[in-house]
Amino acid sequence: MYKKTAILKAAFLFGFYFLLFTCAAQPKPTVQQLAWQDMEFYLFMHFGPNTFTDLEWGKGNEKEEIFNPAKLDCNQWCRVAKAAGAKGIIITAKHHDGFCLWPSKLSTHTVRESKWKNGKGDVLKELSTACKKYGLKFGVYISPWDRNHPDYGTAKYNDVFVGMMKELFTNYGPIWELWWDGANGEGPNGKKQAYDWKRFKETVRKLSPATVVFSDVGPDIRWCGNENGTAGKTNWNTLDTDGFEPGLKAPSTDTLNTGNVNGKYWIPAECDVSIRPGWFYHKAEDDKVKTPEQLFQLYLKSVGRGANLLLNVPPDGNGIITTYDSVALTALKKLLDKNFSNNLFKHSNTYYLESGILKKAPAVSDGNYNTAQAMMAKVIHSVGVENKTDKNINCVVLRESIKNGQRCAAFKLLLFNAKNELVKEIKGTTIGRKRIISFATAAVATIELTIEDQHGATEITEIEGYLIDKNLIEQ
Ligand code: FUL
Repeated sequence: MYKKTAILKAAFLFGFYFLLFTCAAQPKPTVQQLAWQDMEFYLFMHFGPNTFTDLEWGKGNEKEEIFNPAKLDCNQWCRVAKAAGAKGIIITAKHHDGFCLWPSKLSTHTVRESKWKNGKGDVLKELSTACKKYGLKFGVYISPWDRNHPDYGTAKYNDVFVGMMKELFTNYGPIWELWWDGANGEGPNGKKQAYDWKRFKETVRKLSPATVVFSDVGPDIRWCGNENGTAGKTNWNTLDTDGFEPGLKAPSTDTLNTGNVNGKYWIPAECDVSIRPGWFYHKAEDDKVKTPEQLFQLYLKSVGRGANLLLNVPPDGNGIITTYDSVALTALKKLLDKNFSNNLFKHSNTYYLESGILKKAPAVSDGNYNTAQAMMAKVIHSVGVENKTDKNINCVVLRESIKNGQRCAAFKLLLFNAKNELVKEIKGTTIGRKRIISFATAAVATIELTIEDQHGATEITEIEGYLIDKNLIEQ
């Protein structure tokens, strides 16, 4: 263990100079990206004509009158989000069928043409207002693929799409996250569209520089490469996107899943997944809502791997979230609160080794991860938290400060009991904003973290130890 480890590896000193040199060029998050990462978990809501036709991909020729959510209540959506511990809601303002949940002047396929509220309704207005009331962030999904718009497939459609985004930012802001779907199918006239991504991006930056923009390849947030809510165990927040585009021209899904170790841009991963098999509401799936335990697993595999979790919870045809979903979500929050409430290493002593000398360090297990410790700014090899007596734990939570870039590339966790016997050794790669590692219960007095490979000096800001319900250990 570190107390007994006499010598730091020789490579370490060499590494020091190497790191000093490499650190300078590392990509870092913007203020908005850092704040986004602290959101951890928020809801996605797929809602539109598909909710009424039982489809996943509307054809674009659905009659507007079918959209009639008689009891729509966005306050209820927000209450469900709050009860789940989610920090925001992203709504499908326009899915591939082209139907606009707001009365866009650039389309004739909108809530205005529906029967709902005699054409006077506006889902985006109601939801953005409700989110403000409940202190939730408001985000918008807008699909460039449009199976209804007559201009789709012509250069004019890019003007339409830009114009629609202008309407969104002007009338419903602030929009915290904008979600671009990369799908690019045929429109009503059988043509495909050449999307002007560069212009789309410039438009958002001009209208709302604080908005974080998601697509397969960013510019601010990337897709995690799958729709089952799972980030890579190796998860770099950096990605090479030069020459790539959302959709078919995106990097391979495994690259999106892990990021690029020396990627040029800071583009962290978001894991989108649905609480049900489909993205839209289908009555037949009421009994297929994921259990709180399954949702907890998703949390471990997304937030616990340094990504964010975007969990889809689709409102039904009445415009409310069913109790099947809300009960599962409330129970998820209970599981998260209960299992992560008692950090058994909170009052532990923290030590680190520098140049072979053991030093007492400021706490890294004080629950205050914002306190980047001065000693962590140095290139350290090992840091440990030590209790006087054994504690039964089956979960360690690590945090690395990412505000100056992501550094840790390989680590080793050594768990010792109070007799200084090694009881477990766990190896890993990246840490990032949060890394949750769970394992069979062991009696542990010291958690020692050794950074084995790093791209700059890793700033560890948290080492925590928990005893979670054994059914919740990552599977
Ligand atoms: C995909 C879409 O095709 C699905 O319908 C859904 O919206 C999902 C989140 O993104 O690209």
